[in-house]
This record gives sequence, C-alpha cells and structure tokens, in this order.
Amino acid sequence: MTPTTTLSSSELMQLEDRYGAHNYHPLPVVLSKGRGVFVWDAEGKRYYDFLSAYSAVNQGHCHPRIVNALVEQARELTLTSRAFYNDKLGPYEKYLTEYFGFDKVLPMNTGAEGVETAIKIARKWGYEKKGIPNGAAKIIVCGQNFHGRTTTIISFSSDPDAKGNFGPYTPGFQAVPYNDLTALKAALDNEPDKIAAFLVEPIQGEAGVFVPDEGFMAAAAELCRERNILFIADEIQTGIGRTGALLRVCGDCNCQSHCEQQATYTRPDILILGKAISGGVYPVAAVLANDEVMEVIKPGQHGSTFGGNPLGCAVAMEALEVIRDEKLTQNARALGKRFRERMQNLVEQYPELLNLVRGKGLLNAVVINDSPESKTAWNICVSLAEHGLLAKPTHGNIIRFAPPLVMTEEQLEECCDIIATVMGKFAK
Ligand code: IF1
Repeated sequence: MTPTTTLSSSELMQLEDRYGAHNYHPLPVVLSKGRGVFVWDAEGKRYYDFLSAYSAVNQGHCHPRIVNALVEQARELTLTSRAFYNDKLGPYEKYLTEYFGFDKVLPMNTGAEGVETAIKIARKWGYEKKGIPNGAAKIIVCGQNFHGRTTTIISFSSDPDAKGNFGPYTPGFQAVPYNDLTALKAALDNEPDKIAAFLVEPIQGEAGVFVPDEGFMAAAAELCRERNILFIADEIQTGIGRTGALLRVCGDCNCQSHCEQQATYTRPDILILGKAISGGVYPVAAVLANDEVMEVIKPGQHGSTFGGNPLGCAVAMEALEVIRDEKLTQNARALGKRFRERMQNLVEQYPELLNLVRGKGLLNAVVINDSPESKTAWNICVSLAEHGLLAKPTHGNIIRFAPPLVMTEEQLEECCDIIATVMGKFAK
C-alpha cells in the first residue's frame, strides 16, 4: 500500500512529542491508513490490528457502508444543536431503542459523557423516585473499574495513574471487589435506602479482560432489583457484538435484543453504549433506559452541543446495521473460541512465559508470566508489530487481543501463527 503521507514515521513521532501533550505512551508505530482488519503505517507496512481502537472499530476500519453514511449525511446537515429538531434524531432514537429493547435513549458523544449521564440520571431518579434524602445518593462501583477519565469518574477509580493529583474528588461512590457477590450484597445492604445504583462493566476490559463468574451479572441484577437499586451496565467496550453476544450483560445467548432465555438475559435499568456504536467513524454514545427512569430528565437539565447530531445518528444506524447484516456477533463468538484454543495451546507449550488466556468472543487477553513492572509484554508487542500484528499491553504484563469482528477464520489462524512465532522467540 503506497504511503499516504510525505513525512516519515520518525518525523511524525517527533511532531507529536514536540507539540502534543504526553498523555499517552504509544507503540512506535505511526498509522496512516485502515481497511477492515488491516492498518498501514507511514511507510506502507501492513499490520493486523488486534486492538481495534479499544473495540471501537468492531466493523473493521473504514467500513465502506459506514463511511458512505458519514459522507452522504455530511453533505446535507452535520449539526443543528438541540435548539431545533433534526430529521435524523427521531428515526435514530426509534431504531436504537428497538434494537436494544428500551423505551428511550439520551444521545451523547463520548463514552465518559455516557457514564456521566448515567450517574446523573441515577442520582436524580434516587432523589425523585426512590426518595433518597437530597445529596445523600450513593452509587456502588467495582474495584479496578474503568469508566472514563472525567473528574467524577476518576473519583471512583482505583488506578493511581488515572486518579492521582486530580482531587478534590466527587463523593458518593463506594467500591466493592469485582465478581464478589458477597461483598456486593454487603454493600447493597448497608443503608440500601440511600443507594441509587450499581455501575459495572460486564467484563473489565482495561483491568485486563476480567470475565466474571457465570451468573454473576444476573445475580447482581437480582440483588439490585430486590432493593430498588438501579443496575447500570457499562457496555461501551463489551457491547455491540465484541464478546460474542450483542450485549455482554445478556450472556451467551444469541438474541438480537430481548432474550427469551431469562436465565441468561440480565436487562440493565440503564445501558451505556459507545465506541463501536458508530464503527469508529464518529464519536457517538448512548444511554438507554425505560420511561420510569428516563423521565426524571426534563428540558434544560442535561445535554451537549453535539449530542444527537444528524451526522452521528446516520453513522450509528448504518454501523449497527452492519453488525446485524454481517452477523459480526456470531463471528466474534466462533473466532473467539478458536483464538482461545490456539492461545491455550501456547500457554501449555510455554508455561514459563505464559500464565493464561481469558476472554469472551473477540475480547481476549494473554497474561505474561512476568511482573507488571517488567518490559516483557511491551517487548512482545514490539516484536509482534515487527511481524505485522498490532497489540498493546494493559497493566504491564497483560496483552489484550481484540481484532475487528470482520476477521475471517483464515486471517485468525494466520494471526495465531504470528503470535506463536513471537512467543516461541521469547520463550527461549
Ligand atoms: C483512554 C482504557 C479501554 C471504556 C469503558 C467508558 C469508557 C471506556 C468500559 C470511556 C474507554 C478507552 C479510553 C482510552 C483507552 C480505552 C481503554 F484503556 F482506557 F481503559 F478500552 F480499556 N467505559 N476506554 O473502556 O469512553 O470517553 O474514551 O469514549 O482513555 O486511554 P471514552
């Protein structure tokens, strides 16, 4: 692929270093083009993308249908603000609420805005519907959570890098260990009349792809229901087919929205979506809830300049149609199973290097048998890049593997061969 930029990767990295805030430590790869499962760097080298922009490009890079929806709408109307109606928002809201089985949606832009919106709705519902004394609402969260980077959200983070020196922090949050029903029940039983909600990731992505025990989400939702506490699912990273189900919180059933298999379906009271809802083409986030929750928000009480803009609506509808038309949820389930089989073979072949593989669908991680402070995982990712596959460590010794859901079986096998070659080199 011929490079699409005149500057070299080195020159481009220097520009970012000189003129950009140093709020990331990227792998030394400069990307300039993307198509499907592939990305190309500034020199034209091709890579398999195994990060998918943190699960925002589930539909593959620059999906032609989604890009086309963007371009067509951009020629008509991009932004009106909500001071007026626009001809895309109503149809989008109908489409999205029917797709996921809720009465209403509050449209936002980034995932963090979606989480902040859910927190505001839950608190307001707590005061106006549950009768929590004003200002006393508590929200239960999980340790090792990642819900975004705003000041309120990092106020309940347990990650010192995400939280340190950003105080004073927003009060009203209590953390319990993830996947610990006993601890959750104890927290929910401590002044339950003051607890508005439980906010949880169905799989903790950033923490290292921690998959809770089978039935944890359903049991947690039941504990909340019994205590009139809202169950909020943050599916910004796990949603939209990534884990082999349309929604992770829905479990492994194969339904498109409502699920007859009540045993697995765990309807959240508030569902937060982002990232792949727009196929990585345009920032779109969505907060869905039924009327008795969403109606606490009245005109003038929440919003944003870009929330619900016609461009995002057009892009999101096409991006979600692609998930359905191309059966990407089912593909993620099948390929994820095969990926974990291949990785488990490597764990058994190189126990001194690899501890384990875990995940659901095409959200997986391999834990390297080294300390989080070691450079082993980073060096493996640098070597993977040299072999044409991009992945990045999270929390030091965990490598997340999350390719676009459009990957074929043949491509997956080729990528597993690449990973096997590199792991073989590090295992010696
Ligand atoms: C970064 C992490 C992933 C998310 C969940 C809300 C948000 C995210 C479950 C906020 C965003 C992104 C943020 C990005 C890297 C990436 C990330 F490493 F930070 F934690 F995916 F795991 N809920 N995750 O995963 O959505 O505001 O970013 O649209 O901040 O470095 P956002």
